[in-house]
Amino acid sequence: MEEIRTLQGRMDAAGLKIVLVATRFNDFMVDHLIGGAVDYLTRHGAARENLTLVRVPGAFELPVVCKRLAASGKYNGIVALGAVIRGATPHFDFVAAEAAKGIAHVSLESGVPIGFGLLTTDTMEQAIERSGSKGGNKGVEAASALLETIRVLEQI
Ligand code: INI
Repeated sequence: MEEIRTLQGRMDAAGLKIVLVATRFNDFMVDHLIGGAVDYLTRHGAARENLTLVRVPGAFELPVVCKRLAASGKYNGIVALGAVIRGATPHFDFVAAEAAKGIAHVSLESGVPIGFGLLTTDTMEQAIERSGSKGGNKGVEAASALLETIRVLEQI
């Protein structure tokens, strides 16, 4: 393929201030998402003192808290973490859709990148699989996507 000028993010978190927003709901899985995200960011150069964790009740509360954090101007990026499990809630579709839409809206309106680490699964087992066992760790994925996005935005 012909070489063209390509912008891409360096996977280097040195000097970045990042806030993780995580639900208390389903904390059994969410604590593993937090662990994965913190581990990923520190292994890629983030200083522990530049990482902040904010706990919120449930996924529905993620957007409003992300909005305030984005407006504070204190952070280069946000990682939103949670788990909405269909089997456990009759209002799964509302909680999951509003959380996802809200987070996307906040990121676009504020210009602050947000890593989307909200598990939406049919069963508890699937949520466990995606929070650090055979299905990987959505917290790691969200932290990695955030880091790459912060660094590519710096170049544009
Ligand atoms: N919040 C979650 O983060 N995950 C869920 O699976 C869930 N269920 O099952 O309902 C959930 N509900 C709580 C919701 O996010 C709000 O906290 C609540 O409705 C109060 O506003």
